[in-house]
Order: sequence, then C-alpha cells, then structure tokens
Amino acid sequence: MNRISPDNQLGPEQPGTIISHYSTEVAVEDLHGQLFRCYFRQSCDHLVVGDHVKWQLDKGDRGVVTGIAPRKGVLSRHGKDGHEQVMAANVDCLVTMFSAEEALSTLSVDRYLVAAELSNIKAVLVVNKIDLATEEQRDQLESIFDLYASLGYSVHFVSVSKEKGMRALKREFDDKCSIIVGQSGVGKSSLINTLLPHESIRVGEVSSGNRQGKHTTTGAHLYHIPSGGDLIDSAGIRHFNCWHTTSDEIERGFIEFAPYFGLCKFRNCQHAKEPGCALQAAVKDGKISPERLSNYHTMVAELT
Ligand SMILES: Nc1nc2c(ncn2[C@@H]2O[C@H](COP(=O)(O)OP(=O)(O)OP(=O)(O)O)[C@@H](O)[C@H]2O)c(=O)[nH]1
Ligand SMILES: [Mg+2]
Ligand SMILES: [Zn+2]
Repeated sequence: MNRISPDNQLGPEQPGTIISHYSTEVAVEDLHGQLFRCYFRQSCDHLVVGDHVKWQLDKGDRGVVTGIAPRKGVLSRHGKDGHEQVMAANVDCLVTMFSAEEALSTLSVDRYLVAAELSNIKAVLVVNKIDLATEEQRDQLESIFDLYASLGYSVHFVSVSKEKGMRALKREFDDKCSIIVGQSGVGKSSLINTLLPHESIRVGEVSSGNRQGKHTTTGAHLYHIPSGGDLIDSAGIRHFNCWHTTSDEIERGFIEFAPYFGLCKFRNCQHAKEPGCALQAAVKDGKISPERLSNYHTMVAELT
C-alpha cells in the first residue's frame, strides 16, 4: 500500500501539521489549511496529532512525511508495562473541567496540575454547571479555587449550557493549542460543541485532499476553533491520568514549592516529620497550603 516513489518524483519539501492519525497514514494540513493524506517513512513511524512535520507531495493529492520537528508540550500516558505512549504533541494548554454538583477533592485538581507542569503545559481550571450549585456550594468552591488562583492558575466558574462565564473561558483558547480533560459527565463534550459548532457531527472524521472520502478514526484529531486557537480532541486523552514519575518530579509539579528546594536540613528530606524541613516550615508560616503538601505526600506514596 505505502509505495515509496523515488525522491526525484516528489514535490518540494514543505511544512505541515498532523491533524489526524490512522494506522498507516496521517492527515497533514499544509500552510494554506488544505489537508493531504500522507504515508510516512519508517523513521517517522511514531507521529502523533499536533506534530509539526516536513512533507512532500507524491502523485496526485497524496504525500509523504519525511521529518518531524522537535516537540514541546507533549501529553503522554503510561501503559501497565510503564511504556510511555505519546498522545499529542505541541499542546500549549491543558483545560481541566470539574462539575460544581460533585464533591471535589483538591487531590484530583493537583493531579492534573502536576501533569501539566511536568509537561510544561499551561493549566486552566474550569468549574462547570455553576447553575446547579447552591450559594453555599458556590462559596465552598470559591474558597477552594481561590488557592489555585493565588498560585497563578486561570480559574473559570461557568455554566456551559446556561452560557454563563463563557466569553472569558473561550478567550483562553485563543492563539494556542488546547486539550480538554476531566471526569465523565462534567461537560467536556458540551464545551467542545460550543467551541466547534460546525464540527460536532463529524468528530473523528476528516476529508482527504480534494477527495470527498471520509475516514473515521479512534485517535485524536486537531480542530481549528472558529473564534481562534486549536483544539485536540480525543476520548482517550480526556481520561489520561497515570504518570510514572519520581518524587523529585512531583515536587516540581507543585510550583509554590520551588523557592524551598535544597533548603531542608537533610538532603533526602521527605518533607514529613524531619527536623529542619523547609516545606513544613513554609506550611507553618502560611506560605504553603497544608492540603497541597498533603496531596504531594499522597502522590509520592502512590509511586511505590
Ligand atoms: N445543568 C447543567 N448541565 C450541564 C452543563 N454543561 C453540561 N451539562 C450536562 O451534563 C451532561 C454531561 O455533559 P457532557 O458534555 O456529555 O459530559 P462529558 O464530560 O463529555 O462526559 P463524557 O463524554 O462521559 O466524558 C449532559 O447532560 C449535559 O447537557 C451546565 O453548565 N449545566
Ligand atoms: Mg463527552
Ligand atoms: Zn523537607
């Protein structure tokens, strides 16, 4: 199937972006927004959606991917064997949704934030279904999320279905490539449908080149948001959450811990009950939230 023509029959090398991935082919978008189905060289067999590539036109409207640019903002997960599976590349922003009607633990918020920090991806926190919250629930949520706002994270209280707070939230997607994650039922698809009003019926489909053929895919897909920015959508990515990592890395994921690195009395301090622990001292001084330190310990304990 994947016939390779001699290079001299190929068009000039040009830049493109992987929009969708099928098992043996990818959809590449050129600089003018046109899509081409491309096969790829063996050296490019680990392409993912969001990859910036070099490609050349082959016969007709087909092409071949010949190179991948270095990635930033990689979102990956780890299989049971610990093998890393990259799911999307060049992601700038991880939008994590929660629902106001469900009990919310700061631990789950911190898991997403650590994942974003370790991938060098901006994190945006969204609390949806605010229309269902009582005043008391709302106050409670606000006190939880004030902490995250004070750490510098963007926090949005919205109702997607009642169109509350949506203007500011939509602006978060401008000029970058985002991914929306969160538990089932929080409203991710509802948000995606308001961002991509014309795409909702064709999630997982793409037309190739000039041809009308449609090809469903179970993988991720990159969409352009009409009001600005790109969105990578994939059910698989929305539910990622296992990260094999080290306690040092988890520590790095709690951004307000950074000023205290190396200040503990013991070099291998676990930041628990040791004397001279700089993080414990910061908690006592009100500089670090006790809950954040406790969530750090929970996540480190899960590593073993
Ligand atoms: N009251 C209220 N309901 C909402 C709001 N946003 C979404 N919903 C409803 O919540 C339900 C779940 O929304 P979805 O968008 O399907 O949730 P999801 O996160 O995509 O769920 P999964 O696909 O299972 O991961 C639907 O019935 C929505 O209509 C909101 O702001 N307020
Ligand atoms: Mg959904
Ligand atoms: Zn310590």
